[in-house]
Amino acid sequence: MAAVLSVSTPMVYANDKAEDAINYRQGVFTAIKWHFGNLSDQVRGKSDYDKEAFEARAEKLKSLAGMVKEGFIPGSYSGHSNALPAIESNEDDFNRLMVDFEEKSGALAGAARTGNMNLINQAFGDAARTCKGCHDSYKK
Ligand code: ASC
Repeated sequence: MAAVLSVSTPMVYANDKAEDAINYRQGVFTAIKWHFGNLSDQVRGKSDYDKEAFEARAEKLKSLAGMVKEGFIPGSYSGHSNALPAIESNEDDFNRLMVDFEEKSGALAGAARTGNMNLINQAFGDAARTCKGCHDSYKK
C-alpha cells in the first residue's frame, strides 16, 4: 500500500500543478487582454485618449508581460488550454517571443510617458505584433 501511494501521489501532484499553471497563465492573459483592449481603443480612437490612464495601463501591461512566461511549465499543454505542445519542443523560439513581448510592452510604457501619439502608435503596433507572432505558432 505504501508503495502504491509513493508512486501515485507525485502524479496527482504533477496534474494539479499543470492545472494551476494553466489557470495562472489564463488569468494573467485575461488581465493582459483587458488592459490591451483598452489601450487599443484609445489608439484607434474608439475611446478618448487619456495620457495618465494610458500610461498607467501600459505600465500594468509591462508588468503582466513579465509574469506570463512562468506559467508555461512542462506537461501543461493539454486539458483546458489553447497552448500548443509545440512550445515544449521549440523552447528557445518560444522564449525569444516571450522576451520580445516583454520588451515591446516595456517600450510601449516608455512611449506612453512621452504622450507623443506617433511614438505611441508605433510602439502599440510593435507590441500587438508580438501577440500575434506567438499566437500564430503556439496557440490553437
Ligand atoms: C488583442 C488580442 C490579441 C492581440 C492581437 C494583436 O487585443 O486579444 O491577441 O490584440 O490581435 O495582433
